[in-house]
Amino acid sequence: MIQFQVNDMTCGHCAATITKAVKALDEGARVDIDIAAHRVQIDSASARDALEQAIRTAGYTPQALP
Ligand SMILES: [Cu+2]
Repeated sequence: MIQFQVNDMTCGHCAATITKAVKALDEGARVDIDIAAHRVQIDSASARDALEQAIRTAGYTPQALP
């Protein structure tokens, strides 16, 4: 489980964009998003850095959480 804090994810559109970006990297990824808490939880075989980069490229600012 990889978690990111994404403070500039503020609505359903943001969540959909981030989900799409992650699934473009790994279509089998499971993405759980809590918009109110600005949290993204990802179950994926992809590396944390690759996921972080995909979210960044989609226009958001992820911070990896331990
Ligand atoms: Cu939004």
